[in-house]
Amino acid sequence: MQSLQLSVFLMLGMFIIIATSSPNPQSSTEKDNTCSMVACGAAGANGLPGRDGRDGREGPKGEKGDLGLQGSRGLQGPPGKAGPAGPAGLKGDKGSMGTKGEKGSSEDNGMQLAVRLMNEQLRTLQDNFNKFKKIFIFSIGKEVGRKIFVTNGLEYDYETASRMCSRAGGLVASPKNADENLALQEIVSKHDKRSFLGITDLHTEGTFKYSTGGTITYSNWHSNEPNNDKGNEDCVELNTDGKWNDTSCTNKKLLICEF
Ligand SMILES: *[C@@H]1O[C@H](CO)[C@@H](O)[C@H](O)[C@H]1NC(C)=O
Ligand SMILES: [Ca+2]
Repeated sequence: MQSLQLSVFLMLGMFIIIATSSPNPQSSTEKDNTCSMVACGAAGANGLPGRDGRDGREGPKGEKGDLGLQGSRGLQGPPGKAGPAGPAGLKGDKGSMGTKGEKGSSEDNGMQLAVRLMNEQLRTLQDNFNKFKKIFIFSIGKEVGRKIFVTNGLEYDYETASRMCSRAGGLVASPKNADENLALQEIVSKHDKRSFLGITDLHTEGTFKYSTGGTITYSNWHSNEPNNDKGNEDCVELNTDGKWNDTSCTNKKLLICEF
């Protein structure tokens, strides 16, 4: 230890001598180099500066640098896979009603077909009805204008006859003109039985009225009739000759209703 201190002391002393003797002071580093290359003898004149030294060896690896600046944005990548289904949302409001669609052509065709079928059935029904009416009238009735006279061939007193025709939706036959009277005459002649007419003077003696009210507008009385024989003839009968005669309502006469 002491020898090292001594050598350091000696070298320091030499440095001081060189530094004080130099009229052109230089850096201590150059002086040190010079001193190491030239034998340290007596101080001489300063030489020319030496050539630059060779490059030193590569130094150790430096410390890791700071984080660099953020780079520019990259290009957009391909779309990712679909994510899982989200939770159910709230129920939305009911939408407004849509406009009515146009009627389909098939429905039109169906409707037309149905109407055609119905018309055919109606025509068949009408034909059958007309045929039946002819048979019906041929057997038990007569058609005069828009009126039909019908008999069941049996005899009843006036009150019963009136009730039976009403229940059937008609009235006791009452001719309003010669044609109707003739039609009724044919019925009574056929059955060879006198019939009641829907005409009485029950309300006012001597004034014959229809069962619906109203004084008669047509008559075909037999001569000397009505005579209200025995004061008890308030109903009217039709004879086979087509003539009228007042008679008792309690007699039983052929039932003929009109519809
Ligand atoms: C009218 O009726 C009465 C009573 O039934 C009868 O006696 C008389 O002969 C009838 N007259 C005619 C013309 O038929
Ligand atoms: Ca009479």
